[in-house]
Amino acid sequence: MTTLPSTPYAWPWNGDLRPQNTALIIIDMQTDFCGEGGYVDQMGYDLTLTQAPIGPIRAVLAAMRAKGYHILHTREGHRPDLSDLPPNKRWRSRQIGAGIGDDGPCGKILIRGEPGWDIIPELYPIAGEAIIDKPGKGSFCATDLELILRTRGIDNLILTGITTDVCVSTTMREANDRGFECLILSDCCAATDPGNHTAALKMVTMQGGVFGAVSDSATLIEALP
Ligand code: C5J
Repeated sequence: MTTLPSTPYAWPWNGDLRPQNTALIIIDMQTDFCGEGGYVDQMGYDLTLTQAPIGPIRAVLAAMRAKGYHILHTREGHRPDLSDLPPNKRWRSRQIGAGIGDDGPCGKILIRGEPGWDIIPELYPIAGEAIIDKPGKGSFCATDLELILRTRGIDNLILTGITTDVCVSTTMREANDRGFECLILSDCCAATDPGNHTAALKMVTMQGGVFGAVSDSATLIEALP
């Protein structure tokens, strides 16, 4: 029986925490979300917020790679022909001056294959780590993520990445509804608004852990079996 100190309960619920049944998911650590000239920068948000988790994620990634845990990465982005980009999503992004599919300093915004869309070098996947390309906010919608997790016998998900209130939160809710046991690491996530980050984490802890539990990178690295 192994658990990690977390809020509001010691995670995972059943104490079955092993490299074989547990995965780290790093969500959307792409230039478009944390790099100069990317989508978040074009929208005018403070990049230091979405860059803050890079260091803590690097530390967790190194620890979990060393211990043989499953590692998966996601990227939000659309096909170059925009056939998977809902017109309302494009319209809304244009309202804030960062039209998805439009030209930006890092290439076409949030388009697969463009420089801004790829994962930042500091956290780039290595051989054997699956990359899930997703057209939406949730990582399960229109992807093979669930098939990969089930095939590998993964029950426990440790969620990190950006942004806490959008893609990380949506993925955590999708995973929780599918029966996966979820942990979110507070310093390994960030939002474009600090209040939203705090609120998204608090929401997890309601109702005895309505979506799972919350911990942080130092606690995980110290206690990880
Ligand atoms: C957003 C994301 N915020 N990765 N995407 O549009 O959270």
